[in-house]
Amino acid sequence: MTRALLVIDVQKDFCPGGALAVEEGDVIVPGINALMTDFPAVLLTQDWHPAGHSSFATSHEGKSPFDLIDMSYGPQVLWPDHCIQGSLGAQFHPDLTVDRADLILRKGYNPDIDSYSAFFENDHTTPTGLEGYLRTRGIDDLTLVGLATDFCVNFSAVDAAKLGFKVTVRSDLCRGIDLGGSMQAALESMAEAQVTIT
Ligand code: VGL
Ligand code: ZN
Repeated sequence: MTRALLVIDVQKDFCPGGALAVEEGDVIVPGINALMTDFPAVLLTQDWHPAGHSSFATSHEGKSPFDLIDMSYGPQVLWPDHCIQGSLGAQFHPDLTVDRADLILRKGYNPDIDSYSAFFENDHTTPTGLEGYLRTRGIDDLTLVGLATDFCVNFSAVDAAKLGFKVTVRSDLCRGIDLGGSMQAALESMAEAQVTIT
């Protein structure tokens, strides 16, 4: 089996002081850097939205961050503006060992659809291309770390498992947002998808 470490969205906007800060989002960085040395392949994802993205509350009159709306592809949480293409907040945490990465996969660039998962946009059908990249490299075993446990890590892990990859989530190297029980729901959906959570 060829293994890869998939590091999800360890970006300034998801760390304390950022636009969509995850509590303790920064404390996992040294552990992730150390874990990279155990893997033959390291891949990073980067949340990468155009200004005015449809997942931003500011794009919907009368709506506030963390409101839930119905989009054509299903329910969508509205977020504070974050990870805008080219902005400081979209940059990786300054201590993350970015140089170790073979691939940086950007997602969320479609103005009309959010993309929590590294594999599919939130319509669950538009692919990002990551599956093909992994298969053509012979990678079949993924370990996921990063932010946020209950959104991008969860959706990426579940999609990877559904696609037939062997998936482990290192929960000690993830941190979550926990909106209305989303943390518990995420742990349950990952377990149901046969994701190993350690
Ligand atoms: C994420 C909300 C919005 C994440 C990204 O990385 O989990 N969450 N965009
Ligand atoms: Zn986002």
